[in-house]
Amino acid sequence: MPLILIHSERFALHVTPPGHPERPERAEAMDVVAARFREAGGTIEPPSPATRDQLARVHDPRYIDAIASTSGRAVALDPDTFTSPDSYAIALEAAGAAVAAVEKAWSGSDRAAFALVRPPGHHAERDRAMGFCLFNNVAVAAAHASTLGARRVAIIDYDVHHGNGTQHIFERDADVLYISTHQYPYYPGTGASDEIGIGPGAGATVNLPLEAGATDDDYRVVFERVVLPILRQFAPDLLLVSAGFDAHERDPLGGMRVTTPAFGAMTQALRGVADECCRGRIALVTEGGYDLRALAASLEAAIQAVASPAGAPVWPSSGIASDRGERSADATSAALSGWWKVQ
Ligand code: SP5
Ligand code: ZN
Repeated sequence: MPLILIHSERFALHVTPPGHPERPERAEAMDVVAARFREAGGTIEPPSPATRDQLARVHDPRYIDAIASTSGRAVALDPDTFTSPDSYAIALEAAGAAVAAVEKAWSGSDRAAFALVRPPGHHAERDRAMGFCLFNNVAVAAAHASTLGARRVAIIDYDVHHGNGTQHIFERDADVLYISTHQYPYYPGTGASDEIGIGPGAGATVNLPLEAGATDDDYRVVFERVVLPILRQFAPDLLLVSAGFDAHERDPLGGMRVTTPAFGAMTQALRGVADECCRGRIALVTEGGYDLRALAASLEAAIQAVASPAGAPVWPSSGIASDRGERSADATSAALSGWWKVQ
């Protein structure tokens, strides 16, 4: 299998309050998926903690100190985001796992790596915890890739929520393309189609807001009309994926209707672009996904899509007209017509 997993059973040591959706059991669901991967002959490596320098590429040093000072304590960082005594150490390992995935994708013989982590990262801003996220794992990964010699890095984020932190960290950077599909209007409120990047980064932020109820067909439409064409034109040296599974039809937080096989199809399509553009270099990092069965099954579908021989994605069909997808693709195409050839 040309895929390596980065995983640690320590991720369950980040403990959230009773009833919180981002609960330690999510790590146990990931443990089960990792155990199956190992039994099938797959390779799994444990992460090292991210270093202060690696974090400081995307986070304010004072913010890193503030999170470090929660070590040994349970603290509310925002209305949704909590620490427990080990959270700082575990958040360092989550960011370190994203770094390790990039190292493997960039210079390993495998060229594909998947970091199964919690806490998630994409809501974390340069200087603020948000939305269950402490450090922005995928942003740390993208910044690390640049130091390895990747000139252009693409991040595609299919979590049901907009990755406000990732967008803001890179919105002035033309060399880091951020593409997000997300429910809208919804938490965290950002991610309108006219948010396209700022200054020299204009055109390198691509938002595909989707109305609640979007199906597999809607996701197929925005992938085929916008995500994949822009990725091919950008031609990244490395593809990163913020792999959240909370757009799943069973997810208790998201309002979308995506099925397990569609997570396979989306991931297969992205892996195809990585094969075309960057010699298969792809690193995936988990984000949300709050129904444990849906999370485990979708994660497995995504892993299979990267681990299996290349092939065209097989999109399941809901049988429901894909108007939400067409409307999203229309708005985003219009906003980005000056930067990309999209229809
Ligand atoms: C990584 C990820 O999927 N994060 C999801 C965060 C969703 N947060 C929903 C918050 C809803 C509004 N909270 C207001 C505070 C009241 N407790
Ligand atoms: Zn989410």
